[in-house]
Amino acid sequence: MYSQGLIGADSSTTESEEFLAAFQSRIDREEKIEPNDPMPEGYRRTLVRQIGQHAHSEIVGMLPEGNWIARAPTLRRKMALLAKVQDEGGHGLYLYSAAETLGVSREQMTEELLAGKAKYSSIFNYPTLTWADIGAIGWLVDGAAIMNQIPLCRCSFGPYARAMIRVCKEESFHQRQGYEIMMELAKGSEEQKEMAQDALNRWWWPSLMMFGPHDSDSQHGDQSMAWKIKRFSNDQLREKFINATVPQAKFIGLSVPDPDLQWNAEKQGYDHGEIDWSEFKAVVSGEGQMNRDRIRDRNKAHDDGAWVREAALAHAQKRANKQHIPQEAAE
Ligand code: BYC
Repeated sequence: MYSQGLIGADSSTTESEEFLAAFQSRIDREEKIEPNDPMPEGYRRTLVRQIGQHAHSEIVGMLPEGNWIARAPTLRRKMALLAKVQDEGGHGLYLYSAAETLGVSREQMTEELLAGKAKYSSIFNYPTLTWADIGAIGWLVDGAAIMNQIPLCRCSFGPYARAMIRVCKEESFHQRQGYEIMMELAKGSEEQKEMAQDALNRWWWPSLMMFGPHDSDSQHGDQSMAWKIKRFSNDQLREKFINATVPQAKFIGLSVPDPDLQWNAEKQGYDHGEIDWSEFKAVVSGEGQMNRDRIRDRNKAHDDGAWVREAALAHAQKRANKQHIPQEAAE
């Protein structure tokens, strides 16, 4: 939902067919595209849109889990959650940096987010009601993120692909710690097991929505696949995720809240029920349970952090001044 100003004007009509064909040949040869290389305006716009949304998702994604840091049940859990939330902040920063190489500034992107004009993943507009939600987020949300992001390590745009390598390593730890929380709860008291099952019930369908609309409704999917920004379609990744996750739920004795879920030996994958797309559309268009709270809290965090930005700037200024000591002063 980026404003036209941020993504840039559509100048695709001025690009010659030879230019577009030469660019596509580079993509087909698996060459990485770097920021200063000539690229179609549509390619640049698609990347600014996707990387920007991805960066915002990481930053907003800190909020639902940050909500539980002070209430983590043990010191070990608190340390792991604190590290995870800090990692998400770091991911946002790599991604803003990758987007900046395409001609948008971090300040511009931040302004769009704070004004409630930028998109971020639908998943972060659901509330974290119990400690088990922290397990479910790590297991399912980071699990879905890994499924989506491993192929992005081979994205045709160099800075995005390189950022994803480190992000995926960290997401793997996040997924493990979430699954471990769920495993412990599932083998705990009756009440703990119920809490884990309730979290799975609430997070399962929103996690499937993370992969985006069906391929037939995906506006950008085909072009992004042709440009090798995306390597798998939304539905392909969603299927992979379901096939990997259902056995994990069974292993810890929890049941996936989908009555239509059934192993299909012919396709070697699960048949499953349909997502409630009206819920998805409502959440994406700002009507989710937590959309307003997330933007309010993000604005508060930004305002509260003003002194840190000012101090960092003053420090950088001081260092820069020191490095430019005039010759006579240095003697
Ligand atoms: N939520 O044509 P489509 C994380 C939008 S954070 C909201 O298929 P595309 C983590 C889509 O933007 C995980 N909007 O689009 C952090 C488009 O709208 P616009 C975030 C969605 O781009 C903290 C329209 O629907 N991961 O890992 O080809 C803690 C049509 O869709 C959603 C990424 O961002 C959605 N779920 O495919 C824990 C990964 N789905 O822009 C974990 C990178 C679709 O035309 N992004 N839309 O207004 C992608 O891979 C792709 O952008 C998507 C969508 C698969 C998400």
